[in-house]
Amino acid sequence: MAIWMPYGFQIRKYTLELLKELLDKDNEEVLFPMLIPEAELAKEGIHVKGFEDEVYWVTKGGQKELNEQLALRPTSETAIYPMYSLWIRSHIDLPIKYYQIVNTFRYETKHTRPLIRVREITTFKEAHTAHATKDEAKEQVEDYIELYKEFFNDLGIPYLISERPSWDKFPGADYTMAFDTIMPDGKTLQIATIHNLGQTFAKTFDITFEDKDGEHKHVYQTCAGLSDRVVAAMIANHGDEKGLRLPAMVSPNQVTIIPILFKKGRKEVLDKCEEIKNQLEAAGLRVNIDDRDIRPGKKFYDWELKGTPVKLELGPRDLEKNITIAMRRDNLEKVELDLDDMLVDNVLNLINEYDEELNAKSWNFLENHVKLTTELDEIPELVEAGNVVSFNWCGDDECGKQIEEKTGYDILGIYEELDGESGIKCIANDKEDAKYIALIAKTY
Ligand code: PR8
Repeated sequence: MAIWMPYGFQIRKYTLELLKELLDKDNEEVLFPMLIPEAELAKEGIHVKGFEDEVYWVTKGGQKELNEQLALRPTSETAIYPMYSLWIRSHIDLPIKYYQIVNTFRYETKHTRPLIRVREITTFKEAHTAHATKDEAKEQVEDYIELYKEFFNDLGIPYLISERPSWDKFPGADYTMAFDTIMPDGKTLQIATIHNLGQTFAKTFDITFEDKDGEHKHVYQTCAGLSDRVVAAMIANHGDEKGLRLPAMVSPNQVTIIPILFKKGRKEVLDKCEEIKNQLEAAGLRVNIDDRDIRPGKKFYDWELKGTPVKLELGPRDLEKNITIAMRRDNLEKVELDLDDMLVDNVLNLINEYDEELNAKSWNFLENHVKLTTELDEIPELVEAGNVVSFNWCGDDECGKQIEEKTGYDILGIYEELDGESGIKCIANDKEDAKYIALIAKTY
């Protein structure tokens, strides 16, 4: 279980603001209880089976044993859907699209890692929808895919979207769509998932509605979620050996002004820094002045470590020349900017170029690390060299499991559907026609 300290907390805050802005266009925010009675959690058999080893239980209230133990939510389907069953009566109540941002608890048995696999998921963003028809639920899955794409694009986090194999889908889902990113070591990290729940939970929790034709029907549902892992993906994708390189949108400071102070001209320099700060803030930027009484070199080092997109340096000699020295965090190149000529525009341009460069670099990395092969034997070598491998697959479960066993890696899922007439054979048996291009990788 982890702690968010102030600087990280701000990164988390701006990341959340970005996601909420996207969700709020078509979803409504709610808040459900953290404790789930055992009877509710246990109602949906497949779901509870999937989570049985991961649930923390509250068994006592003070000194007293509870009559019914309470689960700390590992996810909130079984907290939310009993209420959907009460609230949904007619087709006019549909669709429902709610989301909440809460902490969830999973007693992870796999090796835990900060931000990536935690037992208290401190920032779980979970959306839960209910629809009148199967098609609408399918469309909702597509809508969430588009929404997450926009979110990750804004953060410059590259992704591969695939349909998880049946043995790796969310417990209780018809199918699961997942976003994976590639970390610098070549292992993939699942950064978001969208599940089409079909009518499984609707039947278990008796979520029905009276349709236009007067018939009572079960709803169709979806849920989608992501976690603190997004921040891990951002740090890993963009950072370099000098520290963080934060996308401007979520950087606590988008511009850091570093005054170079001597006894002489100190006040003038500080006043000018303040003036620049006000100008930039008026353009909507988050700006700080580092006027700590330490060496400027130490300040540069600190803000490189913390990943502020653009630094401005201003000393008495710059002031005389009416310039400031700007430096982008990604390429660390210095440029002189005139203090009176389009300063704000020039700084905004630098930030845009910086963001675009981060984005392009990350996508480039991902695209260079997806390698296609037609030989099963080639997979280990490619994966060990830090790649995700794409291959032709017939789609058969048994065959897929064999591929995992033979190679020792995880099939991420189906990446693309092939034309039935393609004549391409499955990588595992070389007999069946391949129906899909699938992905396999080492995973976090
Ligand atoms: C659902 N129900 O729960 P999901 N630490 C950090 N991040 C995690 C962890 C962990 N221990 N476990 C999962 N995640 C559905 C959808 C409501 C919302 C992240 O789905 O179990 C992963 O990025 O697939 C995962 O994709 C996401 O939470 C959603 O979890």
